[in-house]
Amino acid sequence: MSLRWALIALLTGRPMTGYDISKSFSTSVAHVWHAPDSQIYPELNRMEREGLLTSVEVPWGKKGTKKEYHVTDEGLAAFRAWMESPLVPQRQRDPAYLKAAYFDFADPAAVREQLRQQRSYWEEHLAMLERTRASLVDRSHPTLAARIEKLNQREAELAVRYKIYAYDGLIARARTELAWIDDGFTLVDELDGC
Ligand code: VNL
Repeated sequence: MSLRWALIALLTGRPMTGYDISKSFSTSVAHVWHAPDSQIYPELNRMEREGLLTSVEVPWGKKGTKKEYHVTDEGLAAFRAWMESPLVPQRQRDPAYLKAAYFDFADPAAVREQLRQQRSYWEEHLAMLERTRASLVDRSHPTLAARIEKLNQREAELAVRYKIYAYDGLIARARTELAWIDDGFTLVDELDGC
């Protein structure tokens, strides 16, 4: 359900074709709301049918055309209403934690292997978040740069500062995951009698 708000959030920056949405989503909004293309395209169709988005045909390639999606006034109003509605906390749902609580059912070698995989995922993810944060700070991120083009100085400042705040939270979480994974290695060694 939140996917539609994530898509409107992105489209408030500038109107985009489905293809552009898919591309810029993955390097921006996906960091706070991950969704595969297989969910994005049908959701865009639904949102258009419901009047949250409208589309115009734009030239594409030599002869073709593509739909470019725009947020409607109704879509923007619904997004603002959602933004101001109470936040529903998401309950814990992460296989890494489910597994950790039951590592006694797995061979220590398998546990270590999974910890190694998690560590490399989080190391890469953290590096990507830090790079993205830097591109928000210097305003070189293309999605952000297009968004702030049509904003005044104060509006641009708000748009940038809140995004950096979100990334600061994501980066802190990634660091906590890495520290927890290190604790996992220490614990398996201790319990495995190394
Ligand atoms: C935007 C640009 C959002 C860059 C981002 O992450 C980002 C945006 C939430 O302008 O919507 O990394």
